[in-house]
Amino acid sequence: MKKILVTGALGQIGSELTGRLREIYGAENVIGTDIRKVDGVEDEGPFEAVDVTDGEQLWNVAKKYEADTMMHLAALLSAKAEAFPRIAWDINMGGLINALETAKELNMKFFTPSSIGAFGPTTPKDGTPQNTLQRPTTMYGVNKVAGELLCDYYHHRFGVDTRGVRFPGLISHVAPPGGGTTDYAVEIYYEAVKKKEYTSYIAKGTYMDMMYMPDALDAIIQLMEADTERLIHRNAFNISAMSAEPEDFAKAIQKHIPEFKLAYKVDPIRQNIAESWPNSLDSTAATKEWGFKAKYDIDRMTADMLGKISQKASAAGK
Ligand code: VAH
Repeated sequence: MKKILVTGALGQIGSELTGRLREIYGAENVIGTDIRKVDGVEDEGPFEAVDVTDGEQLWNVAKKYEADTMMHLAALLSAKAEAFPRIAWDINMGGLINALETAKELNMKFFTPSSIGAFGPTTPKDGTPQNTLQRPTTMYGVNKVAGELLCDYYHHRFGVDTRGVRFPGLISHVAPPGGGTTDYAVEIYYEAVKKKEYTSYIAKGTYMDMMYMPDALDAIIQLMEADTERLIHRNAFNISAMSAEPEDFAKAIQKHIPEFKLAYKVDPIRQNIAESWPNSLDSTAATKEWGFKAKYDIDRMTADMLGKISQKASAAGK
């Protein structure tokens, strides 16, 4: 990977991935793109406003910078996609096929994430296998399953070097998530620092796979640098660092903030989405084929999240 184009570079993953890639490959070799420019975004390196549903725009930017790799992250997440399913189809599928077409025509290596959202209520819930039944009941899940198949198709039909992982809920202290079902696992840390309490919209006992963002970034780079000959599953590797429910986060937080209180006000829409997803994934294929191994468990993540958020709060004089 010498010249990398990132779509969705202002999003929860994209904002951190772009920075990490610039540290490794050089700022001038990583082009961030998103639907609009924001002030100061060009301070760290090249940035272009690109609407991924406009294939010509995307192609022109990739050609302009002679990018050899595409990290396609622009998408609507599960809860927002459920609220606006038609728009989600246009962005998540229209954007993806435009990105794949650009990668095909410009011979680019390609990464796009799938998600635990690619599974549904009939998928085995515990130790969800790499290869199993995928009948999701959300528009986001339909997009993710179709996306996995589309990336496989562009690989075996056109030889595009497509790669991907099924991300669990991602937790970060840098860019807030937007419109996800697992966002509670980020909000709880901010509220713990600010108010020492949090009201969860996901019910007690609802397990979902989760991962700290540093592990997610490591996984993307490790997969993209892996020997292509070793990749059997190529796209949509199950990866996870922990299976956790709201009470697990509360217990981990209370080791630092003993007075922290967790309450519940369940949002039926996001609860319904969460209940359709697995409780825990089997990540052995990723470990076997490209050495995936998460470094952060819930306690190590919690210590880092609370520390970084507290630092930001005191720097902002809050
Ligand atoms: C969401 N954070 O909640 C995303 C992710 C596994 C969940 O895909 O939609």
